[in-house]
Amino acid sequence: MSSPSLRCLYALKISPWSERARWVLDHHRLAYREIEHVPFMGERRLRRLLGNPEGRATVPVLVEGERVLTNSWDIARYADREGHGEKLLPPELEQEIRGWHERAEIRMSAGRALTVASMLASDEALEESLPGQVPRLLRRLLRPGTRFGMRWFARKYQLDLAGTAAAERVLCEGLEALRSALQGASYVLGRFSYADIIAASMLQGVVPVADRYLRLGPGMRRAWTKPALAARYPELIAWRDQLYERHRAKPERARRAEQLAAS
Ligand SMILES: N[C@@H](CCC(=O)N[C@@H](CS)C(=O)NCC(=O)O)C(=O)O
Repeated sequence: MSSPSLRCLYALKISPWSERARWVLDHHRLAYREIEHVPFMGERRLRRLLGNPEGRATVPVLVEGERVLTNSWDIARYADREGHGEKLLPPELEQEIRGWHERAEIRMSAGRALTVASMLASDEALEESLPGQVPRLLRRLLRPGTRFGMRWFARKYQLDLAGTAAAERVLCEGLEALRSALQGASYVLGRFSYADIIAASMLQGVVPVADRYLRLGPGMRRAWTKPALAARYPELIAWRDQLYERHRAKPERARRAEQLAAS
């Protein structure tokens, strides 16, 4: 195995796709350095990193030496191969989990339109969306540029910001499917697997997970919350919160565990 210190995860802090990648790496106690990707401003760097592909460039991206993994699914498979934790993609479930991944892609893309529309309507959320090191006063001054960047992001993903009712229907299909799969059970497929991580990531766009797992400003939290959906699927949010309690090792703890294992 190559040195863990060489692993770099390019990630968008608040993105549920990036959270999936962090989760699988932490679960498997694989150390990594996280490099923050900022949409619009970071586009050129990201495209260069990916060798200027024809299509859309997205994060998470995991780089380890010469290896560049360009989506959350490949990162999950990599972590399962290289890691030390219980398998998240056991061979007998992999095909079924892949189905969850593909359907979640459609539903979460619909959810993205709802969240971006809410963010564009909130000065507070726009200001909070800038990287942590940007001073408060500057955030306000930069607001028009941030709004421009958010519109650019909506075009990049071809989001229909006016058709939010249709987007909500698509997201609801995913929530109904999860409800049917769980029916009071702890796990989507009978044991903890990557299907649970995918499902939990879909719920980020309904009610974001607690701040101790992923810190969000109040404006961002409001923009990411869909009160009507939260009221319709409270048991899914409670399920997700429990899943985090049980299975989301604190990254610091996981990193320390790997350092100890290596020493
Ligand atoms: N299929 C990809 C989708 C990843 C994705 O959609 N990433 C978005 C999350 S919002 C992204 O990179 N956004 C940042 C950008 O486009 O600059 C995966 O599973 O990794």
